[in-house]
Amino acid sequence: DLFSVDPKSGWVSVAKPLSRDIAVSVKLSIVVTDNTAPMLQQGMGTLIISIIDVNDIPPEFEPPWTRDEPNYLLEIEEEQPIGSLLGKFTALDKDSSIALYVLEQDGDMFSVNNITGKGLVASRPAFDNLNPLNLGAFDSGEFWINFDYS
Ligand SMILES: [Ca+2]
Repeated sequence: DLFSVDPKSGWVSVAKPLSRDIAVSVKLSIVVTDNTAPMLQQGMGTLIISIIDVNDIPPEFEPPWTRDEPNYLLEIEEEQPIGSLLGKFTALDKDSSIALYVLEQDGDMFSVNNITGKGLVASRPAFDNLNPLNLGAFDSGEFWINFDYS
């Protein structure tokens, strides 16, 4: 009962919300009848509908990050050598892979591995005038975490 067909036009419509949890592929028998002919005239066919998976779950970072409180607090010492590893942040996605990590910052104090997200790294020796930093993990959607400093 996932689909309905208009008996006059033959248009097939979705009758219920589709989910691949219910069916991945649906096979329907189609019968068309010419009711103007004196003898019954019918044609038959098969309609196969494939339900394609939709990427509808955005990436999530590990706790203590949550959607409502998308924050990590980092405590770092100043005067870190360039290249120092300051933190590791990995996002998980239940229905797709992570395509890219992006760091949003004022200036160039930090860098991050765009593919793994791991390794928030110092790219300048001194951290002065720190502003909150945003790290985003992208699949086809997007999600961001914020960093605060102390
Ligand atoms: Ca996803």
